[in-house]
Amino acid sequence: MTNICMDAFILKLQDVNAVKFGEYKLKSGLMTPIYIDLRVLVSHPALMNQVSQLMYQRAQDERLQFDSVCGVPYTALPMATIICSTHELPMLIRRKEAKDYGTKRLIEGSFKEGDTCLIIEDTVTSGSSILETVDVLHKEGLKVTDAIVLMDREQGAVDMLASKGIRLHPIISMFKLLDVLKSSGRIDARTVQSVREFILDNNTFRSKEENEKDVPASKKKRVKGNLELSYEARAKLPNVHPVASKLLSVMAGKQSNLCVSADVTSSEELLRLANTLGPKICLLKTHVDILKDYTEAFGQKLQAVAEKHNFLIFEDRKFADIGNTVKHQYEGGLYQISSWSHIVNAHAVPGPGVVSGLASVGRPLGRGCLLIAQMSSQGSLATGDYTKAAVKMAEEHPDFVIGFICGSKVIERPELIHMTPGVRMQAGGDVLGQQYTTPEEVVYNKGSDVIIVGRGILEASDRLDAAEAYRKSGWEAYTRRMGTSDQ
Ligand code: 5BU
Repeated sequence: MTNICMDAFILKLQDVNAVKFGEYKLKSGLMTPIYIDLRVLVSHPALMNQVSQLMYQRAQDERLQFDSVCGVPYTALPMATIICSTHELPMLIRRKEAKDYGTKRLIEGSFKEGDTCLIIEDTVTSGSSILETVDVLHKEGLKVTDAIVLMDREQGAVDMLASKGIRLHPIISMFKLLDVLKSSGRIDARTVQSVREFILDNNTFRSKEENEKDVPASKKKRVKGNLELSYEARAKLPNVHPVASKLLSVMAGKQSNLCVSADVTSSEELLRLANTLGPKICLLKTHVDILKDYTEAFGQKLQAVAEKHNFLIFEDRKFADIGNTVKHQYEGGLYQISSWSHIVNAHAVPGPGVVSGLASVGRPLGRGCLLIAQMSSQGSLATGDYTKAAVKMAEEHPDFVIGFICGSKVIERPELIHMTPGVRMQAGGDVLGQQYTTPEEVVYNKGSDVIIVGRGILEASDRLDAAEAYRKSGWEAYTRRMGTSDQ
């Protein structure tokens, strides 16, 4: 085991100018707001030793099997050299150009056909440099199954190499780097934001891969030039919150973007409802304070049903006080919401303290929070600049906020989930100001991810049939949006 502290290591990389912010040109010609230049490491032997230690440790952790090691020329050459020298492993050197005298070999070192070679690389953007080296190794009869890279810019290399049968193991990812530099006060939120946007908008693999698919591009909605990601793909994004990832996987697995709003007043009825509708839903929303017979056992019982039917629980508590108060409201009191609800929501009106207060309780428990960016009720004040401020607040708390309650998509960030209440098969409203939109409108036209349905299901003569109808309608709207339905 290495005892290198990753955060301190990242800060040291910035100290030696290996991470630069500004306007730089990448190999592809694209301008980037962040440049990783690991060539400088040769002048910092202690750091270079740590890099090699981390890489070797990763190979051990992943139990990689290989006969030799090859660094992608040139920056990774000394890294591979140190690994091989320290651990007495055979190394291969790839020549960039064949000599025009002697053996004319492109690979130096001893190997036999069928040997497996582990690739070492310093930074990846698209993964094309790794692939060039792999091609040369292949020509010589060598096999390559894995590559270790110090810094992954998270612009598609993992997926591109996976499509060629190569697993890429990054030591540091771009989003981790940004988090560490931001938390230590080295960069501000604006810089983080601009780099994040650049990275998300410039995925080198996604667009190419999607272009090759048979689906006509006209059937797909574009996200700033890139094609929209499926729930499944979003669940695997490197910067997705674990709760969002779990929910997106459940949605993809169960083909359901339906959240049932279980607005009933008896615990027994709520648990029965959860059991009956469980197979149809990805999420169950509660208002625990409308239960007339709440007992401490309720939370545990509901969690058991959620586990059995693989859905998450969302207590629609709408916290809206100062940080210190919401902390107590979330953790304590009669309901101890944090102990059983995976997701809660909050109004943005108190300012960021509400999120910090909730996060102090929820983060250690692995919980997530939705910010209310818009409401479904008539005359709601959550519009315009207020909505924008709520979105900004969410972006500033990626370690706890997983998305929004809103009427339509409020931001192009695939790691955040949009959920919409006020959904019914027939548009319209109730006498107290609720306004309804159809699942089709919400998911296909408004670009939201999850439909929240209460009375549309609760008032039906057969709740299970109604839930299935909503599930189907919400899912069909999603597949249509993705361009993967036959319609
Ligand atoms: P309905 O029966 O589908 O109208 O229930 C909608 C549920 O969603 C209900 O529990 C509301 O408290 C909740 N809700 C909403 O309707 N509109 C909002 O903007 C928010 C929550 Br936030």
